[in-house]
Amino acid sequence: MEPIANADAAIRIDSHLDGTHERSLAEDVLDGLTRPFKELPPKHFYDARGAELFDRICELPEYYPPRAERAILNESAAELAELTNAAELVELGSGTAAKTRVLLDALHEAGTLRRYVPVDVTESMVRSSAEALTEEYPGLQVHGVIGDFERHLGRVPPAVGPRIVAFLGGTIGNFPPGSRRRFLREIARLLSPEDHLLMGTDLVKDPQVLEAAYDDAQGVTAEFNRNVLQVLNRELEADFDPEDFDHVALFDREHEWIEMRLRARREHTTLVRALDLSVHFDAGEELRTEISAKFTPERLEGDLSAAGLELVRWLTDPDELFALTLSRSADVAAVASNGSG
Ligand code: AVJ
Repeated sequence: MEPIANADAAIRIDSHLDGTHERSLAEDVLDGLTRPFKELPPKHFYDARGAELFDRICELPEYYPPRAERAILNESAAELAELTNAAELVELGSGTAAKTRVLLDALHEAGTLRRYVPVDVTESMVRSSAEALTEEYPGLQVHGVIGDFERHLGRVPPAVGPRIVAFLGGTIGNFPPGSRRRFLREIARLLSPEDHLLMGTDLVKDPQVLEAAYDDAQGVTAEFNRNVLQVLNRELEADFDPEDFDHVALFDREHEWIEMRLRARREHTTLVRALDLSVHFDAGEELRTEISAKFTPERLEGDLSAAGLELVRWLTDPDELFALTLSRSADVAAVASNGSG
């Protein structure tokens, strides 16, 4: 056995991005900026600058989700390892895989861990975390899937054993209710009877706490929000002046979601050259840039069951700010309860 050759063989990375990402930006802009109520999907926030700003958001005192989620993970990782016996961790939107280590540690200690499958659009992050992780966990295989988890779930390789599909951070909240259920159904298709979904969701709470989390005192979230205009300027030769827009974050109590918007400070028209599109803004007109749904246990269970999933564990932090849920295919649950009753 040659450990050096081994370390290389332990990493495989498949890329499924072939310009489709850029195409989806153009389509989303053409679609979203010509609607009566202007809108852009939040996935375009995350260019290099956007990713850096999001990392800074995660350090903000107001933005509690990462800390709450990590506290739950620290508290429950061993239990999760025991409940799942997972040989494999598939992580959707893995990023720098910072939180992943807590889970990998627990699976490694339980002696079941064989493979990590990060799914992310940013190849450089997948590559560097693959290198670090294969060194930290001898024998670990990493099979990276470079792609958009909304379009490339089908490219996740067949499981090597019981699997956890992790979708952390509360990103499921970015989907509006209908597509959320559709996406959960697609995830459910990755789950065989012995597999589990581990999902992070932010919880409904005092609107002031929620709004502060999306409108921090230092203005980092405002800068993150406006950065999407820079993405359009660079990628689509648009001529937005980010200073023409105010950052708005508000909790919609009826829908139980946070909305982020950019509100035009003055009437103006912007040209998006690559699309030959001119976009008019009235003074005060708003462009919706993100929804971030907040959950109650009832809402989450409704979504899971609509996707053919059933809750196995509901885990929360001491302040009940955030939840991690473990679920599995509902068919399995039916079979299991028939069997025992
Ligand atoms: C990465 C989607 C979970 O909705 O809380 C943070 C993104 N936006 N601050 C969230 C975000 C503004 C974040 N997610």
